[in-house]
Amino acid sequence: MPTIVAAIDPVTRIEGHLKVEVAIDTVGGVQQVTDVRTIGTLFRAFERILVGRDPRDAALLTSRICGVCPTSHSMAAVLALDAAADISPFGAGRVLRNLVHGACFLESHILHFYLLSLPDFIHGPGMPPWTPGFEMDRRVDKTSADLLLAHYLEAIAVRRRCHEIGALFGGKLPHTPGYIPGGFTAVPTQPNIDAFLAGLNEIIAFIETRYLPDAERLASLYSDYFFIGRGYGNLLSYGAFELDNAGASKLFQPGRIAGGGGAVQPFSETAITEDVTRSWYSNADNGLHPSAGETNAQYPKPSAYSWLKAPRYAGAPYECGPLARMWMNGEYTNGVSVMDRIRARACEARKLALAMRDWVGELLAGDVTVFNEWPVPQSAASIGLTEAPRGALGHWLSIEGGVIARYQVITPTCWTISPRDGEGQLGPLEQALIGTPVANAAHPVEVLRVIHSVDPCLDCATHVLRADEAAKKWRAE
Ligand code: NFE
Repeated sequence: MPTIVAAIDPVTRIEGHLKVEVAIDTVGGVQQVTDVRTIGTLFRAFERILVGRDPRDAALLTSRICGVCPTSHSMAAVLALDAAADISPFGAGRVLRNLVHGACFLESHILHFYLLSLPDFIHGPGMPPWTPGFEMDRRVDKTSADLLLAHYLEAIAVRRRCHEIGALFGGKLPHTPGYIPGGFTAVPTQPNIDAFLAGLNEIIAFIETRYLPDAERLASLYSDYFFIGRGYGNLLSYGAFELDNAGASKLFQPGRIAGGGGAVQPFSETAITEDVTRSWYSNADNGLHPSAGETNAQYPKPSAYSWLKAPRYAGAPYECGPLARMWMNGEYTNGVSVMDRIRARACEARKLALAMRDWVGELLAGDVTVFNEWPVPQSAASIGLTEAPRGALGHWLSIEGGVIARYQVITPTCWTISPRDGEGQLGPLEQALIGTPVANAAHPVEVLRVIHSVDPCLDCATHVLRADEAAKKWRAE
């Protein structure tokens, strides 16, 4: 049988624009994916926007990279800025950063399960966003499907609740102005503390009575997906949610695992490089550490096929996200697959929400120790590493003459959805798709399930640049 080439373009129910091309062949009697290209179709230019700016703008501007993980970018930026001036946040400032960041995590995880991923498995009413869609195997009976749909609708309200509690301290969400170098802008009040706790308790109840059981129900109905979408099994986490002001202890542990098993190994950011061999960037900038990274577009470019660069750790592709984090914490080690990613994300939501309940209990009404003075350094080079809902997020900063001289961002989606590199190694999602069985090549829903399991966000990974004129404007001349 001849190879069937299918393109899903754009992949819907994600942030941003992703195209996935697959070759489908019959191997050993099973029709399956035999080749893949994941293609980020937008150019990223935030690094260029930041050059020449006051460093204090970094948290506000990088927040705009994405509406789903804005606090993650603000957090990475202020961690880099803290380090640039060798200043740690005060106790309450650290806790407030974590609470608002946590609220966005919970919002994103609930969004992923109910609104982005679930429609790959159950049929909804015959109306958008449920139609048009791929035909699929129906394994959920009508009673269960109706229940899941009811929870889908509840999830929309609970997502709003997550943003509401984050906005109590952040002022607004997304894109809070609360994150500043040295701490946070809000002073907790008793009404805000009480309202945060009340909202968080509602969210915890939803996670425990809806999200976790629904994820388990899906996993039991689609248990074959514990054997689909594995990929390399290379998992990476930078760690996040500082439990002390020096950042020595974290709720989510940093580390890495190679090949889907064995002991957690230490991680060092010095081993990170960005390969651009198959990306639309100048080969002169290939293989650089992000502290020396460049963002020089080259389009068209022979053999390149994505606007995403290909981050590598000691030359190897790594997947990041909730499964990687739960694995580093030793709290989910069942495997690496579509269903493991879905289950680990739900476990993580509960762990984080319960930790947030402890943290809000640490706040004292009227505590003004929320920030340290942060003098703008004339010259510095620093790094802000944290975790976004989708995984490891790093901002590399250098300041010269009191302004930003260089800025590089590596997002989780760049790690997981990266294209091939100069060694010919596939990106993590590309590798995870190889071997995916496809029942009906005209409706490759199995491919979509693997893609959605890693929760891609191409907004974070690539950004629109309009014509030459815009490139000049954004350089802060
Ligand atoms: Ni646009 Fe993001 C997260 C970041 S993904 S959602 O999570 O950083 O690359």
